[in-house]
Amino acid sequence: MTSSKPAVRKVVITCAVTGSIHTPSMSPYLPITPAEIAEGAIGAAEAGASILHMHARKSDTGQPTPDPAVFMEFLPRIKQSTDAVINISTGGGHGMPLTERLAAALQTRPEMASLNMGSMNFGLFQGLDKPRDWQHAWEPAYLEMTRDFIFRNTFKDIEFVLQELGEGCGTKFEFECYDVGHLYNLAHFVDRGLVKPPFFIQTIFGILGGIGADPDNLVHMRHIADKLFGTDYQWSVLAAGRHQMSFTTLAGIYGGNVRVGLEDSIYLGKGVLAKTNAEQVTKIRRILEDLSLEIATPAEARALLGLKGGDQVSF
Ligand code: KMH
Ligand code: ZN
Repeated sequence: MTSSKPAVRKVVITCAVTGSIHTPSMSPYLPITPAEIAEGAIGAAEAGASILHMHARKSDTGQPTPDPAVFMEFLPRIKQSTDAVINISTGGGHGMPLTERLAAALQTRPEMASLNMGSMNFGLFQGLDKPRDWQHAWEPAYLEMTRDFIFRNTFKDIEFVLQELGEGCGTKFEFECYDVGHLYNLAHFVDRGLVKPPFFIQTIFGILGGIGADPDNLVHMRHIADKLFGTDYQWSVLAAGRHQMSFTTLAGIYGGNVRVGLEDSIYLGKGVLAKTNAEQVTKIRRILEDLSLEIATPAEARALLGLKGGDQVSF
């Protein structure tokens, strides 16, 4: 009788360094300038993140910007200092048209980019409930605007990104699925042959407009993804705000990968702001290792996700 031990599963930690959901007045630790974004990303990679999910901001106001020139102020620095996979957001910031959202990724041809799998409400206006001294006028206006905002990702938009960035640049995607329907949207593109395995599915919990942060929903999303995609995908989990650590812990337990970072939560624990992205990576890494799980290196993440390699990008 032969006994073969299954290969050890490695957990991929993604860190989303600054995003476009939080604003500078919410935390003095949110990376804003290219130097701060680079430092945050490099620290996260040193702490164990093998994928870095990147947005850019204007240095003077902290406003999200799609400007490729701003991305180019930090991408080469990160690449020089780490071996981590760089993943560029195509979600951008609320209100940016798709052409702007895509500009940095099309210019830099990264190994990975995010791809949001459906149009949806994306409410950030609850951020106005807490009284704050706003440093910049754009911040409350940005949050308020989301009461009447649709985050547009139509079938045509998604197909365009798959063709231009996927086919055109050899970029693979972090498929951002905020609800069960987004998994079926992805299945539609898989059926049409526009998406090839292995694919990386980021299931997202707790965005106002997406599926709620209830553990039953995490199990359900996993179950439906298994039915739709079998062994063709790698599953990852992120949850917004206070649900970040509990949901990523659950993901580890249920066989998934995790995403942390100040894009998703500005906290390290109850009432404690995270001072760096690395603190959140270190925390989830410790939890996962305490559960006897192993963390993937960038090389292992590249192999798991079938990426083209860090030497095939244009930055
Ligand atoms: N900025 C958001 C509207 C992504 O990076 O692709 C959503 C987002 C997702 O950040
Ligand atoms: Zn993002």
